[in-house]
Amino acid sequence: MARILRTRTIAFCAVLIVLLYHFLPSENAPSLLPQADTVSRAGTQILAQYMNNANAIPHIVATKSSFLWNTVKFTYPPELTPKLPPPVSNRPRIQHDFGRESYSVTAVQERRREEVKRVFEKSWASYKKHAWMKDALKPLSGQYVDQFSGWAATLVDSLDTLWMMGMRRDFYEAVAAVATIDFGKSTSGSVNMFETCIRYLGGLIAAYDLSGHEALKAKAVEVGDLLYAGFNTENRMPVDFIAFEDAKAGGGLYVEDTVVSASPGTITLEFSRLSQITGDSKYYAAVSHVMDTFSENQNKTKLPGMWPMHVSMRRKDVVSGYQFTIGGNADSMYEYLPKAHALLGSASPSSAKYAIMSRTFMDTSMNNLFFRPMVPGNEDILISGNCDVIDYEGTPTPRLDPESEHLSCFIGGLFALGGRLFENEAYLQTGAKLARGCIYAYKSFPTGIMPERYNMMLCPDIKNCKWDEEQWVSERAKRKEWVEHLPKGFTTAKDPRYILRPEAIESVFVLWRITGRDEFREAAWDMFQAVANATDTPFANAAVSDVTVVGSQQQDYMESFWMAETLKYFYLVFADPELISLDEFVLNTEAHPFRLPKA
Ligand code: DMJ
Repeated sequence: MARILRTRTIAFCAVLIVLLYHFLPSENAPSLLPQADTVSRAGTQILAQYMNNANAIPHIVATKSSFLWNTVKFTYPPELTPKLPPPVSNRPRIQHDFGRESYSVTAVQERRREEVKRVFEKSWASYKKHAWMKDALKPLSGQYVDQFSGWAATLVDSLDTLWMMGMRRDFYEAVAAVATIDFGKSTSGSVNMFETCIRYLGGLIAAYDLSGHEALKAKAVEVGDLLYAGFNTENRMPVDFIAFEDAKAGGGLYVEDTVVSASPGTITLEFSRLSQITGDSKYYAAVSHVMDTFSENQNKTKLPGMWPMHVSMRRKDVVSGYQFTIGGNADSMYEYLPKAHALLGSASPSSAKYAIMSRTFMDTSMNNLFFRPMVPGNEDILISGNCDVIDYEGTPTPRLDPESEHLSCFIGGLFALGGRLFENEAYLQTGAKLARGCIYAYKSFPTGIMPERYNMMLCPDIKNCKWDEEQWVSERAKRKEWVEHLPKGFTTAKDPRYILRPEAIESVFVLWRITGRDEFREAAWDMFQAVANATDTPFANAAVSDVTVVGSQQQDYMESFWMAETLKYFYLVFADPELISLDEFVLNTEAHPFRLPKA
């Protein structure tokens, strides 16, 4: 007995010494969620307790920026109502019921998860070595570039991925660096509202939501107040670019005449969550008025239910344009409607609009934008196209253009999420077909990756579609220069690049979590191998010039979304499905998870 006790005491002390010596758990320490690792069971428990102990969180205090954005004297102060709605009391279940018994992290999935982590670690190590505190690493030259105001975009964008992958030492090292960022200075005179919101504010909020570290909250509030200064305009609509020094002076900013709809439409989640974590409704109120403008006009546009790609916040005109897409320029405006409903619920009048807006745009896009492509195997898949509404003898006539792009691939996941949120099977099935459309596009090209922008042949009848060789031959003849080397069914690859984008794996991830169908996890692995193979460089991963041919050149370009989104989604597909459960988090458009508050 005494021997057993002595052995246990020695083992316990050994673990404690290791912990104290390292101050922080090693990179191989498990996340708080069960993950296979090299640590013994007893060690895991102690480490988990250690990580749960507030004293173990390193004492990092945020340095105040050289300008305090909460001191701006607004010429046009935004309204402070409506107030933030109370937390949602009951939400429908989103994730498939994996069940602790039926789901097992098999050795195969574990190897895949580790392989994704290995690729991430390589990119992260190069960023640390060659581009630390810069916005992005250049993956061929090992140089760096500042394109998002010079506040270390990749560092902030990667925080939550570090956390999820259990890289706690790197995470806290990054937090210590983030705590010193000076949001009072910018490398550019005008600050991009959209990018700053989704990458910096989104990244900081998510890292705070996961770790609870106060330094992250302090920095999130600084960026939030910077962006809030973008609402200091005559009509209280946000600017697209914040004139940095003018914004500090508070005299009022000029709202641009025409902007892409994604810009004013992609603030709701970040501002609402910031209000939730600070208890200050001002952010929620400001953005709620912007979305009122969209809501009040949703059925007055040329394609009722959707908004044109270009809008004027200066004139509060969100109806006049004639081009409609859920792809680039508009994408995340639509993405944020079901997600705002998930975060805020419908109990209060100011948040009830999000469910209505969601269902309305989903019905309109199903009827006007999604098409079944004609493909040799007659697969029942959907692709999201574009729609122009042209006046034809006085009647506005929608015309579907079967052109799509990588950016549109997020829509499958969003429809699946909408299917669960609104308990609508048709949305879910449509989401699955859209996700399969993107998987199909990846599989079709010799590199295993789909191009940035392409066209496909349209099925004349969505229900009954058969491959027509004659039609293909005549299409091919019309567009000889595009089609010659393309897979059957693809009539252009207008932009043949792959720039490390996440949208296809994003939808595959969501479909896996919602349906539990193995086809999605298998597709994810094929996609990962193709992407890792084509983009690998001595430093990290780079954009590819042409995915329609094997061995194409790479470009010296790796945006922060590679580590923030693409690798995170790949990792989460192979991880325990409770890690960032969709019943606990809603992800912003940069894949940053925001905690869903519970009543
Ligand atoms: C990301 O910054 C975001 O996902 C955004 O919504 C769209 N573009 C990139 C990724 O492709």
